[in-house]
Amino acid sequence: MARMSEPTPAEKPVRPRVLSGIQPTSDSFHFGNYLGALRQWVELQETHEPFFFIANMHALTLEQEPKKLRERTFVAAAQLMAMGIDPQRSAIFVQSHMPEHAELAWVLQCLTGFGEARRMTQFKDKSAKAGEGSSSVGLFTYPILQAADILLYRPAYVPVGEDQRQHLELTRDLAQRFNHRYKRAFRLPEPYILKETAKILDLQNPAIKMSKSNSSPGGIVEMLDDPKVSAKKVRSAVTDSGSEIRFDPETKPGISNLLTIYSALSGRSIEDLVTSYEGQGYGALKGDLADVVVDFVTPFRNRTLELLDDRAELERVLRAGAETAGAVARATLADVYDRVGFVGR
Ligand code: ATP
Ligand code: LTN
Repeated sequence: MARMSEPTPAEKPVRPRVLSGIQPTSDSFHFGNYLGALRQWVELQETHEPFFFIANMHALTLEQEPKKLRERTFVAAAQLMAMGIDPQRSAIFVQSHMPEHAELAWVLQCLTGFGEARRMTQFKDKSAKAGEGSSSVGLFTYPILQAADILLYRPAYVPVGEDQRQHLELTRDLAQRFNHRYKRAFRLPEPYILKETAKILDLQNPAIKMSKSNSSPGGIVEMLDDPKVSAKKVRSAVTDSGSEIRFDPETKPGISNLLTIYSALSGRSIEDLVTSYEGQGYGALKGDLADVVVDFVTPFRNRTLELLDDRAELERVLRAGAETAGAVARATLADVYDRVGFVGR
């Protein structure tokens, strides 16, 4: 019996869920990851019921060294916590701790058309490198596992960068198909993509997005890099012809990208920045942004290293996250199995 002072379940405010994942495929997250997606995770946990996970099963779609994959999983968890994901509020877990993801993925694979999967642009891009014939089937079915990751938790929003929009659309299509065929089981999740930071560009080649697989070392700012190195990368960023500081992503992609990063890190509006740099050259803006970057990454890096020093605590957080997530995932999967006609054990 609930005591009088405690809210009954009906009175408890129901927070909409958010869910997102990130692959542990590099030694550090980069500014594209942080500004495009992870920063929103931190904000949304204040007002939503958050589930955040490390997508180590997705990482396996390209070859990974086992030792590195294991280490990077912890580094990813430590970075999430260092940037403000609070394990008291958010379930932080590892995808492979949750067998339900692969189990639901199988059911969804049986609802996905071959042609539909083939249209995924990320598969086209990533398979082009090794050639389609030698790419893994896992790379091909990657977006279906992602749909399972999402639908298991019935989230309202999925905070990601622009490059994930197509996967979110597939997820919604599959949810709709399932609901139509087997009676409504899934809610349709909305992508949560912030327009301003949806696509952070490479500092050396503003024609492409900042990315761990395509950027040159000078084009990508890594959150855990030596802050002096990051400052240097900002100061050497490629800028556009002319010298006027103006926000115009079409004709001035380099300087506009720096303004976007500056605005996101400092909380100052783009207009305010443009006004205050009026009449000054690119060098002044880059120099100041380099300082802002150093002030931002230094405490982040220190905190991450501190968290990495206590593996037992990280393991405890990930176990607790798996407990919370497991209860939701098991219930959804049981419902799905029942609807499709699998007999109970
Ligand atoms: P890859 O090069 O292997 O595609 P990546 O560097 O693009 O990797 P992911 O691990 O695929 O990074 O992305 C993690 C999250 O960060 C996703 O939500 C993705 O949309 C977002 N993201 C990645 N790069 C950027 C970027 N340049 N701008 C905005 N968001 C980004
Ligand atoms: N594909 C995403 C990672 C990812 C994800 C998810 C994101 C795997 N499963 C579920 C949101 C929801 C990426 O980072 N490239």
